[in-house]
Amino acid sequence: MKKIVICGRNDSGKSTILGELYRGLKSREYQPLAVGSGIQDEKPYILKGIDVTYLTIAIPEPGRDVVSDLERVISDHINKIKEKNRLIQHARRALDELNKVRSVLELGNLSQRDIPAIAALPDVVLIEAVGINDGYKAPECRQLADILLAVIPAGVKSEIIMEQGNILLDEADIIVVTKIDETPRDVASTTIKLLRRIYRHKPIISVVATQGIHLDLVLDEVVRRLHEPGYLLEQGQQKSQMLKVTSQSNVSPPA
Ligand SMILES: Nc1nc2c(ncn2[C@@H]2O[C@H](COP(=O)(O)OP(=O)(O)OP(=O)(O)O)[C@@H](O)[C@H]2O)c(=O)[nH]1
Ligand SMILES: [Mg+2]
Repeated sequence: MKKIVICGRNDSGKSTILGELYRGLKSREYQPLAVGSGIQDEKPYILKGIDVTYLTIAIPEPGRDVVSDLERVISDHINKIKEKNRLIQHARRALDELNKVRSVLELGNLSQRDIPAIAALPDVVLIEAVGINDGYKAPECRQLADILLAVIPAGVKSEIIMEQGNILLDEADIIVVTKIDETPRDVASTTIKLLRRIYRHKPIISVVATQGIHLDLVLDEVVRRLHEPGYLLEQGQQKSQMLKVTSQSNVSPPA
């Protein structure tokens, strides 16, 4: 199951984007599972319209990133959905049996209406990676993500973008620039120009996450990557090529 990891500094807009992607993916016939990183995420996610059946929380140990424990949390949650589905099926069968007896006794049927429908199993995971103090430097996010989305507020200081070792910006598949509505135009435009200069070949999408503006463009980029099986392979090959080139260029030429 493909994992979409949404990473970025505190307060950059990750949860807001996760909620928008959840809705967008649902409207395109996916069933996402949303993974938050603390109890505090639960209520806002529900308010964003995320169904509790498809909401789970991975609580990172202090100082550790949420990603390390994630595979377990995802499979536990899917097992819970499967178990609930099994119970629902049992309840339906049991009620059928009971109704057979009731009709023999001329007691009339009990309705199946109160028994919930079987839940579809999730087919894609949306993960908010928080608990990363320095925001753009957690390599585990890249290891975990099939699609890595880095969220950066338009008002971020240029020095932060220019800093060496911004792993998550360097490795991101998609960069989303948030809060363009509340950032002075010249500051936002400097941020976007700078990102475009450094990350020439990445999609860099500026959005007003709270109003869903341009989130359709982010969704298009995500769905394109989910859709094309060759795309992820190609990306992986490009990355390993890049690693080879980097490691070769680190080798000193013979004297
Ligand atoms: N004006 C404006 N506000 C935004 C935008 N995106 C997010 N916000 C607001 O910024 C605040 C933080 O948004 P969240 O989505 O909770 O950010 P986060 O990165 O998940 O935050 P943490 O999980 O606490 O690290 C909230 O008050 C949002 O409503 C945006 O594009 N424009
Ligand atoms: Mg959040």
